[in-house]
Order: sequence, then structure tokens, then C-alpha cells
Amino acid sequence: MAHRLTLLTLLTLSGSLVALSSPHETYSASLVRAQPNGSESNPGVLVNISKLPKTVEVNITAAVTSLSMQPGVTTEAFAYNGQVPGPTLDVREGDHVIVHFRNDLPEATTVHWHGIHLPFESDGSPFHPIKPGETHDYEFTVRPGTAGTYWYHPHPDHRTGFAIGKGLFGAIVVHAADDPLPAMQEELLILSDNRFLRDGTIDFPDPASHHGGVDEENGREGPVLFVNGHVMPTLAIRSGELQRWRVVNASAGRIYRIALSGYTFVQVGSDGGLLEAPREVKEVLLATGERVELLVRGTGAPGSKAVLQNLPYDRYAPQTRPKDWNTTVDLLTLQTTNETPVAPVTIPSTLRKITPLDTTKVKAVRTVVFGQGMINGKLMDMARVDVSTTVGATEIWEIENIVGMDHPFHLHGFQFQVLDRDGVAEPYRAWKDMLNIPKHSTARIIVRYDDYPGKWMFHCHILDHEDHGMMGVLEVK
Ligand SMILES: [Cu+2]
Repeated sequence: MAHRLTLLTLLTLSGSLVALSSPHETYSASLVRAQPNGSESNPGVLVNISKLPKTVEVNITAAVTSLSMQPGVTTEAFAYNGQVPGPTLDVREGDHVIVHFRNDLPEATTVHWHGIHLPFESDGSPFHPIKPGETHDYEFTVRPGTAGTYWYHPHPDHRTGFAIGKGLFGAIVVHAADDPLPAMQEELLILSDNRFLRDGTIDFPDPASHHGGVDEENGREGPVLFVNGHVMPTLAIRSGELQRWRVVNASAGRIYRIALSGYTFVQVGSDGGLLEAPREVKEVLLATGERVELLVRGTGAPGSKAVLQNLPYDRYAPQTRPKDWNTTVDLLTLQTTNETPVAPVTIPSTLRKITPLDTTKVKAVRTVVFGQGMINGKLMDMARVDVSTTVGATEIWEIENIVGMDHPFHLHGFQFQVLDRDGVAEPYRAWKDMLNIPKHSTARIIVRYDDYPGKWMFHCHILDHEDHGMMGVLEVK
């Protein structure tokens, strides 16, 4: 334990050194692909090989890759198409998407299209593993009205946290047929964290060790915080300019509380796309797997800098709360260019209509109790159906967290709306597939299973919790 703590301290220091000296250029140069309206830290997009209209056909291979993730050492990672994060799946509402996937990993995997409404067979859940050396075609049509920010990652039984920690995650951007926001510079910010041994190896301790036990309890975190695979990248903004930031939390256990010093964000979107109206916010809490769309106004003077930070957030049980939980960590520099300011862009006061799901049509009210590593007192069993329902049914789920640490809830296949949290009505409407359930609290959501029968997962998105059994099966017939 003492040895590990020393190592952790060293790694924390080396993370700070990276931030100060930014020796990442050689690595970023080999990975970055130019993208229109994208900064140079952007992971680039998957190439569409289809010539057909409204069709996006791409190739994704998952394989072991050597990358420089820490200065001076190489790391054996798992990567989609050789890069961490993987290239972005960039599509439009109504597109037919075909993904030719190849598993060149030494273990079984899947590709889960987190938040996307699609047929059960294409969900990439633990029910459809792809063995080493095998290929699989995922196919789905992007539902109109679902423009937003999503992500893809492995979801194999018991191994999701490991596979994502090794580097398998990428963003999905769904563009609207008719976007109410004016055209502007868009930035993708994929947040991840990791922990390394001195030789660059990604640190997955023996599960039987003390540190392995802490990871299992907390959800594995690391002291090195990445944005798009880079430590402390810089984004440029012109004074007066308006930018659209799509932020994805791809961390296995870390919940981010992000703020940009001296700035106020305008939140315009959440997991399932745009809100009904913009909201001014000083900071955003982003649970594992959750996404947010923010407008950032270039209110800084030409030549000035601001820092996007991760502020302290106590999601932990007191017994295993990390000692450094209350420190603020810098994520990214926002550099205001020296160009002459541009006139501010007007932000529309309404974005779209979100029809509330009808509470008078509710067929069933489900109770989901998040306990210590279990849901409703049970561990995940692939052979068991925990909730059985029918296509077209509307239901309310009451999700109660009875323990002293947060558990972020995720439902596959269907977006839901939050009704209330601890009896307090949700102040605005949004489509969600992630909802953090803070310690000792209860939230109620409403969901309608519009189509696509199948067996869908619901689980805690602290991946160590999910992998150890905090997951259930919803069968829609
Ligand atoms: Cu959990």
C-alpha cells in the first residue's frame, strides 16, 4: 500500500509536469486529423465509405496499440483505429449507419452505441459478444429528433471498465436536419482519466489487493486527466465569438464538475440533444457516461487566457474517499486570440419543443433500489429478466439510492425524462439516458418503449460497479 501511494504521488506530479511543459506535440501530430470547424486536439471523424445518399458506412477495428500517453514512455493501450479516443462517428438524423467492426483484441468485446435508439441486435450489449478475430456489422437508422452528442464503447460482460480504461471510447455526433442554433465553431471535449505505472503501463491493480478493493468500491480513477487524449490542450476563441462545445464524460468512475473561470456557460443540450430553451449555468455536473452541450461566449479580452477546471465533487463513501478528492484540477486552456473582437452572436431564446411523456398513460411504476453493489438486492444474471414489459408501454421508474455514495443510472435503448428528484420537480425538460442518483436520494423518471423489442440493460455507470453486478435486464416484448 505504501509503495502504491508513493507511486501515485509521483504520477500526480508527472501529470502536473505534463500540464506545465506540454511535451505532447509529437504524439498529437501523429494522431490528429484535420476536421472542418475542429480544433487540433479533436480526434477526427470516421471516413464514410458509402456513395449512397443518407448512408454512413464506416470501418472500426479494435486492437492493441502502442501510444505515448505519458511523457517519455509508451503505453500498451486498446484503441479504435489506432487512436485514443477513437475517431468520431459523425452522422445526421435519418442516416442509415453501417459499421463494419473487427475485433483484433485478445479478448471478446462489443461496441455499445451509448444513448442511441436502435434495434436490440445492434446495441452491443453483453448479449452479443464478438470473439477475438471475429467481425460484426452493426446497423441502425438515426431517429429524427435525436440530434445530439453520444458515444461508443465496449460493453462485454464483466470487462467494460477494463476495456474503457485501456482506451476504447469515441464520440458520436448526430447533426440535426434543421438546427435552431446558428452555425458556429464546434468543439468536442471527451473527458477521461487514467492511472499509469512508472513504465507507462496502465495501472490495473490485482483485484485482491487493497488498491484493487478501493477501485472496486469507488470505481477506478486516475490522477491524469485528459481532454481528447491530451493533457491540458489549448482551445482558441476570438473575443466576442460564440462556440458550441459538446462534452462527453468517458471516465470509468470520475464525476466531473466543470467550470470555466470568469465565464458563464449557456447550456443548450443534454444526453438526448437540445433542451427546450438555453440555460445560463456557472458550472456543470457531468456523471459518468453523461453528455452536455454548452455555448461558450468569448467574453475575454484579446490575448487573455481562461482555464476549464474540474472542481471538487464528493461522490464517495467516507471510508474510501480519495485524499485528494477536494482538489481542483485544470483540464484545458481557453486562449482568446489577439484578433479584433467580433460582434456577439444572438442566442435563440427557444430551441425546440420536447413533448412531456404522459403520466396518465403509465402502465407500471417500477422501483429500482441501488444498494451496495447490487440492484434490488440482486447481482446481474444474464439468464434472468428483472423487468418485463411491452412495446408502446409508458412507465415510471423510481430509482432510490440507499447507500452513502453516488450511483449514475443508465438505461439502454430508450431516452427518458426526469420527473423529480427527492420530490422536487425537475426545473426543465430534457431527453436523458444517464442520471446521477446522489447518495441517499431518489429520482423518478418516465420512459416509453416506442419500438424495438429485446433485452435491454439498465445499470450503474460506475463501471467497476456494473462489472461486479450492478446491472439488470429489461425485456421489452
Ligand atoms: Cu454504482
